Amino acid sequence: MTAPSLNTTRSQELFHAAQALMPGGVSSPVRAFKSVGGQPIVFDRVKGPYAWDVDDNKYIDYIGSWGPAICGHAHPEVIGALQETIEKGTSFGAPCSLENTLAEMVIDAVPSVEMVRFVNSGTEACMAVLRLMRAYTGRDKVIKFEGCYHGHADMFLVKAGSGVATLGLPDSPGVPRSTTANTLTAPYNDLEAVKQLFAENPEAIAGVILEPIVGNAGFIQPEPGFLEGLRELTKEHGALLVFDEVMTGFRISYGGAQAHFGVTPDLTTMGKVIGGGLPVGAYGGRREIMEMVAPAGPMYQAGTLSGNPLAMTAGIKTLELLKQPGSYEKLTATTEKLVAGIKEAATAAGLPISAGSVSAMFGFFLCEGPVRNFEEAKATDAARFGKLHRAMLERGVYLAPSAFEAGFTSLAHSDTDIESTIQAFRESFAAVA
Ligand code: KE4
Repeated sequence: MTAPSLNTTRSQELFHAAQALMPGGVSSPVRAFKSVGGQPIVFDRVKGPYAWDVDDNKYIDYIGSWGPAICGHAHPEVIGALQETIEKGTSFGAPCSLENTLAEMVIDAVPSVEMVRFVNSGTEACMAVLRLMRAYTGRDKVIKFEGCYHGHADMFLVKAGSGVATLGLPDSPGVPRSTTANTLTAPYNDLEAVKQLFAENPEAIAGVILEPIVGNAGFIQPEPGFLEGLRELTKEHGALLVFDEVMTGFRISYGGAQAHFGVTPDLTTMGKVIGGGLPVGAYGGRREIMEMVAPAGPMYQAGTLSGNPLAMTAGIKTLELLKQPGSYEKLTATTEKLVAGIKEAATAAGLPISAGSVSAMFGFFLCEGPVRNFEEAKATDAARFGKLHRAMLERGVYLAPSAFEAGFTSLAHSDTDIESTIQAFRESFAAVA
């Protein structure tokens, strides 16, 4: 079945104008569709599992603003709570009770978190947690994994995932060697490589930071024993274990990936879901470590809009909705049905596929698989993925515009939405086979 041609006249006009105003015409690189070709779709509005572009085309959205929209876009209870809060102002720059409320919810939910600091993005959270790792241990080196993305702070732009991988950037100009000299990397799922780094850098490694489930090199799950092995190795070497749960936090379970896998890190970064679509980030962990953060301790970190009442309100309401009984069972059932359909559709078209999901996070690679690390992810057929992305867009399904991202479902995606999506995959895989 050939796809109806998509009228994107207004999107093209707006994107053309945007390119003269903002680098690449976007506020974040992955949105530019560079790796999938074609022009980005300019959104007009979102609601539940749907997005409409400025030409009034409707899409079933599997990005959900890259994670925050886990209860569905513009959830009426989130909007209602924001309308109430906004009457009292948008930003105080002073303590407010809403920070206490969200902090209590995060501490109550996330096993590693005894104390938390709010910031304004996942990047800020990861920057601060790196400084804290170094402040607490007095050591400078840190281990990250190839393909993991921890925001765009200098010291993390080494073999990073997400937009860095999408654009094939060899790391980034403007990052001095001196900054990344202390960033050591290892292949994901490779405990031996981490052991080797500890052996080569005795007493010098502050800690290990990773995505407990990778969503920035495509979707890559930890192999059994990997997370547990890192927990033991870091303890053995007096180093800290840090889970970057900016993407997995409150998505994999109410306690995040750490609760799902039963491995408790020393520190955790969060973002996305805990802001319910408003700018937010957070880092938290053991009290004795967090009490090093100013003004309780000497490690400095600050932010004008940190803990602002609007982000706190959207976060509180989002977590309240997620905490309701059955939420994660529903998210898991929806996502597993989708992934089963994707696999069946690809196989029917004679295409190799490696697909998986955990709760409301999923992904697939157009290759035999399994994909255990970034090198293997890069072997996937990214060119064919670009054609697939376009074919799905023409059939009203909005997937991440990169083979190096994950997919996100929400409580708002219905069985009908999933069935329509699977049908679109059937037609699109046939079209690109
Ligand atoms: P932000 O600074 O974008 O809020 O968070 C950075 C970050 C940190 N850690 C993890 C695990 C993340 O996934 C992210 C951001 N994720 C990307 C999507 N892969 C955000 C999308 C974008 O860059 O536009």
